[in-house]
Amino acid sequence: MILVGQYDSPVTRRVAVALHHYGMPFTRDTRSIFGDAQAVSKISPLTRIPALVLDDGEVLIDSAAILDYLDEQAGDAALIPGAGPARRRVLQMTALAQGTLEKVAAVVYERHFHAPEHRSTAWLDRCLGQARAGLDELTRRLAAPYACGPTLSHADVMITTLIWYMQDRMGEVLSHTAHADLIRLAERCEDLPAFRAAALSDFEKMPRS
Ligand SMILES: N[C@@H](CCC(=O)N[C@@H](CS)C(=O)NCC(=O)O)C(=O)O
Repeated sequence: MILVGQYDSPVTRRVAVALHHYGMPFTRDTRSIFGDAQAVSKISPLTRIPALVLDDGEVLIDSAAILDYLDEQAGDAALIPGAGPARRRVLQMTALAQGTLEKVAAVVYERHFHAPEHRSTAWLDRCLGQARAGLDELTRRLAAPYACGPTLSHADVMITTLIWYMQDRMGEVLSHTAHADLIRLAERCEDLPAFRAAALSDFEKMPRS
């Protein structure tokens, strides 16, 4: 399998963490969606990452859809319960973290692609408010020792890659007091072997505006 995408993309990194956690071998295509957009578009039709190229050439896109496939292969080792309230809880916490990421990314892209005088303050304020609300709600719902209780799940992975992204790119709504539990969880997860194996290389950074 080939994982397409750089690890400064939290949704790409979350697929990489799952692949390492499941012990599934893969290689990487680290061409950039910005610098190498044309090449990436030939693999991933929306020029988005992650994409996963399977051994028979089939290409999967979208982290949730990719993880659905990997979870199926992982069976009982999957980072999500098979059914019932426990599964819904992991899906909802993951959706909250991923939704928060989407709002954070919208702010990053608005600032990257628009000169200050062309940015929409109303849009930025809305996204920042939604991102803050996402972090607040994640904090409120957080269980222990992991996001959804006793075992590591996709929710922990999404929260951890989100926190990394916010600390690196757009930390202004991430509070060291209000969101301390999320930050601590992310720090603990970053120490686990699967997260360490999916550490960023220096070249894997979206160009600064
Ligand atoms: N829902 C998608 C989101 C994918 C996504 O937005 N990826 C970003 C990188 S984090 C991207 O490719 N952005 C470039 C673009 O949208 O043009 C997933 O979970 O895979």
